[in-house]
Amino acid sequence: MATFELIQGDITTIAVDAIVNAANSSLQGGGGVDGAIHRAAGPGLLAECFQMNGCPTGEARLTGGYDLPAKFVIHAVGPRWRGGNHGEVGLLAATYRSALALAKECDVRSIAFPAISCGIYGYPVEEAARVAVDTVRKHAAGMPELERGIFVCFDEKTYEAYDVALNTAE
Ligand code: AR6
Repeated sequence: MATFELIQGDITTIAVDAIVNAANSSLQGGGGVDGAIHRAAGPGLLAECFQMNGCPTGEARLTGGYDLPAKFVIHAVGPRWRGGNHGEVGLLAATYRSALALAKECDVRSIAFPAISCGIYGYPVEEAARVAVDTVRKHAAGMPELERGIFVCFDEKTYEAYDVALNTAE
């Protein structure tokens, strides 16, 4: 049974088997955590991403970690927030499930997640935190090899929202 931790910091510095990237469907890099991961991983990561044919919203793709302390990067494409009536909850949950399905295939024992969709994509942080925590907890229950899940929040507001979600979810 995995334990879950919450930290405030930079996901690119975390030594785990896999870190998750909040990517866009081109998989060709971008701003936010995506930009930070590509900068820290070095050009090999972008070269590997160039070989892929993008990734639809709600899905994920696996690459190596290159110069990162993490062995793998799982590039997961969350939804843009469009008011809440465009399937955002289902798509965000699917994004976390897709990331965990890849982690399971690679026997990942430790994984770190950023707050997918909570930056440039504009998802309200409290709601996104609830979806993230509930989905990851439920899915991780079927992953006996997973020992450690870390939610990495960049700023105080996001950290507080995850703290509430982790302490109130079932
Ligand atoms: N470590 C951990 N979290 C971070 C870091 C970091 N180094 N940097 C930012 N965050 P965002 P999205 C937080 O915008 O909303 C990109 O251009 C950030 O504060 O990175 O899913 C992609 O290419 C926020 O809480 O991702 C896409 O085009 C969270 O990570 C688009 O942005 C997610 O913010 C995806 O937007």
